Amino acid sequence: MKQALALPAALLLAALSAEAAEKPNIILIYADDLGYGDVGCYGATAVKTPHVDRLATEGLRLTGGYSAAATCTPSRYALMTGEYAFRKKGTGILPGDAAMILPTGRATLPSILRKAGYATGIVGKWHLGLGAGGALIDWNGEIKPGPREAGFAESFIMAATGDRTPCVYIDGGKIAGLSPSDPIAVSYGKPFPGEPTGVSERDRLKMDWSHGHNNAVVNGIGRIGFSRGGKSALWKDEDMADTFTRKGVGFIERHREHPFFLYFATHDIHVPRVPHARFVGTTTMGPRGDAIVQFDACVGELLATLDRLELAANTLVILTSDNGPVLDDGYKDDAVRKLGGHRPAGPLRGGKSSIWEGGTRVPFVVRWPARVKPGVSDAIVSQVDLCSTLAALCGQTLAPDDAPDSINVLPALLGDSPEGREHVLEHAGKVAIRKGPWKFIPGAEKGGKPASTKPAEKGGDALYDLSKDAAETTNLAGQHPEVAEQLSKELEHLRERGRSRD
Ligand code: NG6
Ligand code: CA
Repeated sequence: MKQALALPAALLLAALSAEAAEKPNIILIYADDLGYGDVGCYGATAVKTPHVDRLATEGLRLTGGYSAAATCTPSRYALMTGEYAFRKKGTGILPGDAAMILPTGRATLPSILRKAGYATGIVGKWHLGLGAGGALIDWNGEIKPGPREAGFAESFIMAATGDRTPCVYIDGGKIAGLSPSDPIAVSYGKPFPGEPTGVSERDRLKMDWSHGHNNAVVNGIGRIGFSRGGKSALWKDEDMADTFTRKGVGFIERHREHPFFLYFATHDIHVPRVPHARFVGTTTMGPRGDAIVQFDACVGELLATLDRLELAANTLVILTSDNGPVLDDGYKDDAVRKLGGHRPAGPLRGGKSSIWEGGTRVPFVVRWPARVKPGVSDAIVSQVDLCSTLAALCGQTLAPDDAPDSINVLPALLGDSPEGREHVLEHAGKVAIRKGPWKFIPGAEKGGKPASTKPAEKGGDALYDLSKDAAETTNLAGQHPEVAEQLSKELEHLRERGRSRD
């Protein structure tokens, strides 16, 4: 170090940034159901998120960052494969015993980085299916294919969601803490005779359900799907965030000497929202607000680890969410009653499952102190772009059929360019297109079949000018038929072409 200090400062800086620019560590913090307006740096005041805000202050905060879909599985499918999920059947919200839906043998985000020499690991929510599905999953033996076959050298996951069985952690393909004398069984068909359910136990539940979530009872909470046995392996919801954080920190510590990619996919702030006791009551919003504080604390732990290991400068941290916000998602946890003035989607309309901006426009923050200049950017980027973008960052070339919808938006993510992608598709049952300020939602799906009108406007096409009308209140399709027509054609073209990139 003494010698280095003797170098002229400019030379030293150049040497450092050249090295830094080569292969940063990458941490992708992927929240669940965290809305555009749920964190301080995007306008929340009723909940404090100092750690997320710190990331934004020290990095680039994007106002046009999108998840590829408005629910979890299709979003994650697109994130991992660089392909919009609407192109592939069977990518809707999966049950906990679904077969793995990621293609093995094709590039995935982790396989791209692994090829580039990265130590790859996933901690947290998977929700992309495991093994051959159903009765073919060997829950008491080795569970594969899964994240490891998709390119993660290390994995510590939950199979699907916090509200779906099996309620266990899977560590490197095996259920953690399972005792051979008490094997686990999982069913998404028939209940197990004699096992308590959310109906039979309703009066004794820790948190009542409002719809669904009344099959198996685990940790006093009703779930979707049945399970029996495996008692020693069942998670405690209250400890989940700490468990994942400990695993994430351990991964960083183990790989501190090498470039690493950590996909840290939290359960927060998905239902059931059961934060640890130390977060209960930290907001006036009940469990949903407290879960945001817990999420922020996990972010804080990861950032503190980078600081402690002196890895912060050369670690690219990307923080985003798999889809927009939801209040009542099946449990009576007071999310609606205690909302107060908080706006989970900020100024945007809609939320989780919806085709409106609130469904897919999410917090999107990028920090890399050695390379990214702090600021705010309106560039449009989608999570489907991370395959191409991170490939470009590490000098990897994609095969023509890999990641077909993934555009290299590296200049936008690094803050070098105010331009991201030209257009982005938003998927919530139907598919909408945003191009520049314009957002077009088709009223009818391909082939003239009437589209599901649930999340969108009833009848006819919808066109909004997001630069003046972020909340999508005024349908301009009648006023600007030529714009609507043009976007409709582009959307159709992108669907038919089967890919977005050249
Ligand atoms: C829905 C669940 C909801 C949530 C969602 C998946 C009911 C009534 N609703 O089917 O609670 O689990 O699926 O969320 O069961 S996601 O973020 O993983 O897509
Ligand atoms: Ca989600």
